[in-house]
Amino acid sequence: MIDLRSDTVTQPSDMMREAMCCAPVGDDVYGEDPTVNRMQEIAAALLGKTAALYVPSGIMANQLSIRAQTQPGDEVIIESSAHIVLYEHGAAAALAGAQLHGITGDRGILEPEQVEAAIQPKDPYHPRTSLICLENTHNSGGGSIYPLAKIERTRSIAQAHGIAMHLDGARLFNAVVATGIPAAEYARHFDTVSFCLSKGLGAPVGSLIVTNDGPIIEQLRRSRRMYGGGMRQAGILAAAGIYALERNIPRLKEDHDNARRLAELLNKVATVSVDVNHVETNIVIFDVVGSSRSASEIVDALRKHGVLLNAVGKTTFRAVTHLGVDAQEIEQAGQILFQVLS
Ligand code: TLP
Repeated sequence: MIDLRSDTVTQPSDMMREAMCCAPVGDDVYGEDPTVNRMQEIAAALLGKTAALYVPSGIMANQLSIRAQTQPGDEVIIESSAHIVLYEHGAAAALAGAQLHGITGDRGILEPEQVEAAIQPKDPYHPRTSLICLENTHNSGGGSIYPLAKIERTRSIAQAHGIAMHLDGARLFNAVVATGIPAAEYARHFDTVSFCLSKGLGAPVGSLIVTNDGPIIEQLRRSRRMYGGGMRQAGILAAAGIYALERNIPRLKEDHDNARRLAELLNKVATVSVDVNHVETNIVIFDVVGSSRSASEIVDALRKHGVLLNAVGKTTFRAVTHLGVDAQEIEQAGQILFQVLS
């Protein structure tokens, strides 16, 4: 099977597993796991912050960050197709009591002026806007990279209004590798940044939230435990995270090259509509036009021929490249897609 459903399907390599089995561990709820502590230090340094917190998933990282920077009834400005809006089961409302104020962007990217226009007036009638969340790279936007200049302008608007900023950087390192902009340069403009170890970086479990020492990290730690995310000898998992951070970042370029090649191959299929130039990182979103088959019938037909991918709409599909699929398998996937979709 050539599995292009997501970069979450990556398997830990033999060397990563070796690093895991000999990791020194301790009880992380007491702050005593040396491997978790080391990973948090590495992550904070890499993103130019002073503190980091290891959590079990990307959703928990986002939700703790929202919880720490809002009060019940507050508004969070966010792009309407963000992961936090579409795929987190309404957690911001359910767990933090926050109201998401969605604005439609261009492939997930908001103009700073759109954000500014969405800030609620400070009067007795409106909810308080207390947080702006951006996503980089943007999943539903097709792995689009948030331009740094737009982040900078959004940050100055937020600062002028006393509003905090969170980055869902589940795939931040894809943006870093594609642009050459250091992670810390992106992170500088946010109060909290989350990123995933268990996507393209290839670790089996976990995400990190980075921020600066102070009340937010204290709140994040307390809420992590409240949400059931305090782990004990988590160093076994953190060892994989350290391995991923030290070894697996530069190789993301291969995933980007493979995604672009896949888009070029898809572009040769008459029934497929895809914009090759929109493939900036490891996600390819494409449409199958004029087919009599439903999206799920197409997914099933591809599965029978050895390719797994997800439908993300009635005629729209997503293919994600990652370390489990090499350039040769991309060529094979291209042939199968041509056969099944033609
Ligand atoms: N994304 C998953 C699915 O949930 C859609 C995927 O296959 O792409 N932020 C972003 C931008 C994400 O893409 C994801 C996962 C998360 C957060 C959540 O991460 P996990 O699954 O670790 O909670």
